[in-house]
Amino acid sequence: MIKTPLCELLGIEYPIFQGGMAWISDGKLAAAVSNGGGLGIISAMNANAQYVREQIQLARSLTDKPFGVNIMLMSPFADEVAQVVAEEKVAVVTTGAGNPGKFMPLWLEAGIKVIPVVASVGMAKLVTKAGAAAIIAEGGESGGHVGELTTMVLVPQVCDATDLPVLAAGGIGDGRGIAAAFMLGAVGVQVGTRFLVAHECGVHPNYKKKVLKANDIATMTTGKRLGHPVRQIKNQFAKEFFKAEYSQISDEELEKLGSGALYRAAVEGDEKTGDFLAGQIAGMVNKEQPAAEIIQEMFTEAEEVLKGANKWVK
Ligand code: TUI
Repeated sequence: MIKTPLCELLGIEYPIFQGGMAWISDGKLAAAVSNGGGLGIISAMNANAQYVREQIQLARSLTDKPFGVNIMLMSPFADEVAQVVAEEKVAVVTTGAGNPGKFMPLWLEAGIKVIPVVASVGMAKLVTKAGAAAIIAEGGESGGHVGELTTMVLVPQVCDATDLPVLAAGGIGDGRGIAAAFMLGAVGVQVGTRFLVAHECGVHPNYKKKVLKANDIATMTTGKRLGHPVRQIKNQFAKEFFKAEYSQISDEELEKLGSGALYRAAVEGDEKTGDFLAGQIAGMVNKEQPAAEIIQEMFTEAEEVLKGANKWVK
C-alpha cells in the first residue's frame, strides 16, 4: 500500500489528483475519481459562478468523499467563481495559469485547502508564504497551458524551495511515472490525460479516440507569442494556429482564431477545428477504463516499481 502525508492531509486513499480539464472535468468525473480514492477536481475554466455551483452540487450528490475545484486565474469569471467556492466551502481549491495571491485570504478564511499549480520556483515560494496547503509542480509535458520547465527539473527544485507537500504533474500516466515523481521528492501526483478516457469522463467520443490513437510525438505547443503556450494534439487547428502565430496577423486576430476551439473539441468533437488539449503521455494511453480502475492500476504498478528499485543498490 502506498501512503504519503498527502493522504492524511486531505483524507484520501491514494495520493493522486485528477487534473482540472476545461470543458471536461465536471462534477460526474470528479465524483468518480473521489469515489475511486483519489481527489476529483471540477474545472471552473471560463465558466460562470452558476455553472460551478451546479457542478459542486452534482459532485456532492454523487460522493461523500472530498473533491476540489480548479480555478483558471485567467478566466473572466475568476472573481465570482472564487466567491462561490468560498460559499460552498469545497475541501480543496487548485489554481492554474497565474498567481492566486489575491484570493488566498478569502479561501483560507473559509477553511479551504488551497493547492496552487506552479510552473516555477518563484511562484512556489510566493504561494508557500501566502498560506498554500500543498503545491502542484506542473512540467511542460502536460496538456493545456504549460510552463517552460519539464517535470524532471521543476519538481526537485520546487521541493527544495518549500516545506509543503509537493505533487508532480505533467508526463505522469502510469505507475512508473508515480514512482519517478516520488524519487524527485513529490508525495503525490496530478494526472489529466489518462482520465480523459475514463468511462465516467463525458468528453466527446472523438476526443477519446484521438487520445487513444496518439503516439509519443502526437502533441505540439502553440500560443507562445500570446504569452500562454498550450499543448494539444496535432491536427488542422493546431497546425493552422501555429502558422498564424508566425505570420503578420495581430495578436487580437490570433486570439480570435483560438476562441471556442476547446469547446469545439470537447463538446462537439470537431476533429478539424477543435483544440484537443492533451499531454505527452497520450502516447501511452491505450484503453478506456473506470476511473477507480485507472487509480488502482497506477498504484499497483507504482508499488511494484518502488519495491524493485532496491535491486540497483549494491
Ligand atoms: O492552467 C493550466 N492548464 C490549462 S488552463 C487552460 S484554459 C486556457 N486556454 C487558453 C489559453 C490559456 C489557458 C488549459 N490548460 N495548468 C496549470 C498551470 N499553471 N500551468 C502553468 C501555470 C502557471 C503559469 C504561470 C502558474 C502560475 C504562473 O504564474 C505566472 C505569473 O507570474 O503570474
